[in-house]
Amino acid sequence: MNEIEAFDAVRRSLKKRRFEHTERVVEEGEKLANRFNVNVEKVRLAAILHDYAKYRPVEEMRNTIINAGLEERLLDFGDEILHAFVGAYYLEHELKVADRDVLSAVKYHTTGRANMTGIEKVVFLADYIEPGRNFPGIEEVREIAKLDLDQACFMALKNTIGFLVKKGQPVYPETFEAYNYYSNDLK
Ligand code: DGI
Ligand code: FE
Ligand code: FE
Ligand code: FE
Repeated sequence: MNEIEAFDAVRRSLKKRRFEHTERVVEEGEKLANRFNVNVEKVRLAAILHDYAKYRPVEEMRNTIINAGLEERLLDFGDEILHAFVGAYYLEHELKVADRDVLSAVKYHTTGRANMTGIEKVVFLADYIEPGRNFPGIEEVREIAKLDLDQACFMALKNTIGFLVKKGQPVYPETFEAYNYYSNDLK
């Protein structure tokens, strides 16, 4: 899968607004990858593909989790996390993406996880801070992202968990594990 093929696939799968978000994640991801010495080609490909499943019907994604034998607890933490995990599965099986580094960056782009690879961190963060985003506290994350990749991921995780808790929504355990990991000297 090259970039042209990847862009074609997501142009067909995404609405215009989401495709434009994707283009900004690619740009932001490239900047972060250069800044923190992460593989730019892999980051760009993962960023192009990261929201591939965003508009799949929720019922289809839930069925895929069950039928493909993905972790069933994914069903218990809100529909927003499904497109990341199911997206990685669809990319592997529908588009025959074989690069594990790219697939894992897509898989963890929404929740994060403890001990992320550089590619995972960059895609996770680029999705959070791309210039079209406007979350409370985002400017501070953008500033730290100029200096410290782990600290910026920590702040994004902290803000996301705070947002979910305020709304009374469940938090996927790996998001907490990521938060704990990057809050400590575990890294
Ligand atoms: O797909 P995007 O909109 O570009 O961004 P995303 O994939 O980061 O999804 C963001 C949404 O996912 C947002 O509504 C918060 C939600 N989210 C992130 N982590 C968790 C989560 N939702 C739950 N329930 N649990 C999580 O750990
Ligand atoms: Fe997403
Ligand atoms: Fe995100
Ligand atoms: Fe996204």
